[in-house]
Amino acid sequence: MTNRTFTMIKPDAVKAGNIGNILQMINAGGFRIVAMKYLQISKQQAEKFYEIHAARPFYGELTDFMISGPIVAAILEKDNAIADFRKLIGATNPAQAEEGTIRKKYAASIGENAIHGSDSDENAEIEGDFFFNGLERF
Ligand code: 3AN
Repeated sequence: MTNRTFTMIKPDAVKAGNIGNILQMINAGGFRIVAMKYLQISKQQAEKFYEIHAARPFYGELTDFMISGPIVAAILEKDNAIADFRKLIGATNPAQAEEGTIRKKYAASIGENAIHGSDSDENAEIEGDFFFNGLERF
């Protein structure tokens, strides 16, 4: 599983019409799409997905934001996927994101930051399993 990561194109980027631009950057970065879906999640699902952040002051804001519109969820594959994808998306705060990263181009703020990328192999597996069953992976 070390060559896979999980991503979501968040509601802000979907609303801004940037699904295509972001998928283009993901493809250009050398990632293969293993699974993908377009959906809107419930508050309960968002709270479960982000339960690791339950004690953080931004938990309510984060989960409200993540249910504010549809998202694109995907599992991606590439050698060194976790680290390379986090490099491609850039820093959590877009003000600190490097030139050429997805967040530098498409994110507005630390809360509404366009895209998610798993931070470890373990979380990539948990997060991918949250959204996709075995029949939905190619
Ligand atoms: P990353 O997504 O870069 O791994 P984390 O794990 O620190 O960042 O935070 C998870 C998500 O919580 C971020 N993607 C961001 O949307 C949100 N978040 C992080 N810090 C803040 C903050 N100070 N205010 C609002 N939302 C935040």
